[in-house]
Amino acid sequence: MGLTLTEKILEDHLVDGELEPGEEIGIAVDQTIAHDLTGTMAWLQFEALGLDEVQVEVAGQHCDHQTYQPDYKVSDDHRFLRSAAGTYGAYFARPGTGILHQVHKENFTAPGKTLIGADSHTPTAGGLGCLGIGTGGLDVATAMGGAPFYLDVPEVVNVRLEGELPEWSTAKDVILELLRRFSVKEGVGKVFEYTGPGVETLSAQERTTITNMGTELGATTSIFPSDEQTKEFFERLGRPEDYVELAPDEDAEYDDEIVVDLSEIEPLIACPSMPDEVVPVREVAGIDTDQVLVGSCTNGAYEDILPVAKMLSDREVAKQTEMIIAPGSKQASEMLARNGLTAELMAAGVSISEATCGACIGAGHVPASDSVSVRTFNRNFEGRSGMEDDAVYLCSTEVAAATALTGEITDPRDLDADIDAPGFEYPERYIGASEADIIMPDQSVDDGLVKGPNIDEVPLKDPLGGSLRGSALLKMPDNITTDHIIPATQEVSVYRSNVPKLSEFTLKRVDETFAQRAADADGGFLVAGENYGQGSSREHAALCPMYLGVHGVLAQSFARIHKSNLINFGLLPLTIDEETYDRIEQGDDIELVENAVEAVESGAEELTIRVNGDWEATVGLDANERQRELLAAGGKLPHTRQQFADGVGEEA
Ligand code: MIC
Ligand code: SF4
Repeated sequence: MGLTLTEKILEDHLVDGELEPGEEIGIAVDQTIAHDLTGTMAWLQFEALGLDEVQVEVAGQHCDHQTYQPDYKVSDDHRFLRSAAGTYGAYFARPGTGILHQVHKENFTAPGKTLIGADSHTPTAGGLGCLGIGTGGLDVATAMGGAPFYLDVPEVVNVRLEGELPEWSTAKDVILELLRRFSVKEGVGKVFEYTGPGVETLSAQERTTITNMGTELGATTSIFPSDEQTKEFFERLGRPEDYVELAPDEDAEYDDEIVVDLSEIEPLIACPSMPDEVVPVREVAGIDTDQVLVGSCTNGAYEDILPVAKMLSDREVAKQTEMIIAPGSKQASEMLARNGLTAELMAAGVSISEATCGACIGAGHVPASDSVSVRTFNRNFEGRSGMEDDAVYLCSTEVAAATALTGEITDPRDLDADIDAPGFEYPERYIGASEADIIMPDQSVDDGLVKGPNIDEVPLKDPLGGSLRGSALLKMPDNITTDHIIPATQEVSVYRSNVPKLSEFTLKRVDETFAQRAADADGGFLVAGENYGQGSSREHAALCPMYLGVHGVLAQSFARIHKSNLINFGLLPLTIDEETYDRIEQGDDIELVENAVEAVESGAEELTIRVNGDWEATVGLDANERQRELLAAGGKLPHTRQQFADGVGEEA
């Protein structure tokens, strides 16, 4: 039987387990990335594990989320990250170099490699035939130390592309189309592998937009073959030697198939406040728009901004609308500046920001109250923009430019006939700032780790206790995101390397009183509906509840990365059925009937909870032997440390 491309790369990197459906496998990691919100914890954990040198081929440390350095704490984090990268052997991309996925794509991503990133959009690399997977910082720390990365063998879905995109339809509309058809949890446990005749009609750059936002389907990752289009991209990047041809076998067998006819795709838009609330732009056309933002790791490349520049050339942004462009990398900014486009955009009324995530997480350009913001980003979870009752729409750069021109949401096909569809265009070749801004390991400028006063120790949890009891501290609905649990907005993110302080913000957006109640209670549980913890990879969404004494989460289902983060920090991810969810009330007393340690270690997949000493329900624990060991030890950090102390060696 032939292999899918995903299976080929997994097989090439397999170091533990068998490539069988449902099995957990360990894979060798070639490259890692982290950024300023996840990297501090990852390096503190690297240090706490007593590791002394990066073992992977390429490890990257970026500073992209908090580039405005609004507080000395952030500048201290950046200085610490530079010192950690230099001390342990990673490259360091200075603040302002750009968003990690864009900068890594320009400089290091390569087909056939495995890339493990402390950021949920690491699958961006899949557009170049690289298997990129997002995970928590602790998994990145151990991977940098040479340990395998563990994952459940995913189902591989064949997304067969046919036809060719019509004018004004873009790669962004392809992924929005999938989100229109499916939901934000469709992809859990799956890899979306793109095949079919439509693949060759998409440039490698466009493919990375699709794989980037595959994350919003909940997918483990998404991947395209590496072909002539990829080759051309690597030639333009000036690293032709990194290209290798990669494709699935002709008789590859997939677990499922989705057919997308590119020629039928029209401009689409995700409405507030979920990336899967997708409709054709024409259905919401005419909505007054206060703000238009272009950028992010989805659509911040030079090729994404070029169409905007073409459409706005000799025209003006509508007076009632503000338009901001934040290029995805300094290289993109430099190229736009060198060919005069920055000046043209400025003349059209656009504000040009430095290359940053910024507004994507509410760090800057927070929308006004009761206003509409149209963005080319990938997430519009409620409140993520920094404004609680926000109305954020997600679309292509062409739709964004059309909207900026008219001041209302606009299908670009309805623009004046004299505005031509810009189409896709590559630069002749990429030039740019990255080289000056990336400090390679052998160029390290620090002499050891430099920690500011806000950088705290990594908290450790005690081993699992025998009897687990506590109240249902908070009951939440479906699709709770990590942005609800620990927001990434500026005022919160300055504490990413200070867990005691950060914990005070835990679930504040759901219930202001939660953190204090949890800290005062003697342990307890969180209760949630489906897809708990969707969105980002931020492990702080597990680490902070752990710090507050939460024993575990009772949810109808979990998002992949968050579930592994819960286990990494020793919190039990317990599944409940709808009836149990409906019956449990906030404040109920919940007790695990079995001895927790024995139940976890025995491999029991079903446990019993007693509620208010009155009624009982069965809860599921879907965890393998390795994960159960982590849970029993109080998490991966104490477990791995113990292993080192016992001389067992590195284990993930
Ligand atoms: C996001 O887009 O939500 C983030 C901020 O990039 C996160 C990372 C983090 O919160 O540290 C992600 O996607 O993983
Ligand atoms: Fe940055 Fe937004 Fe991309 Fe996250 S999704 S890496 S915040 S640009």
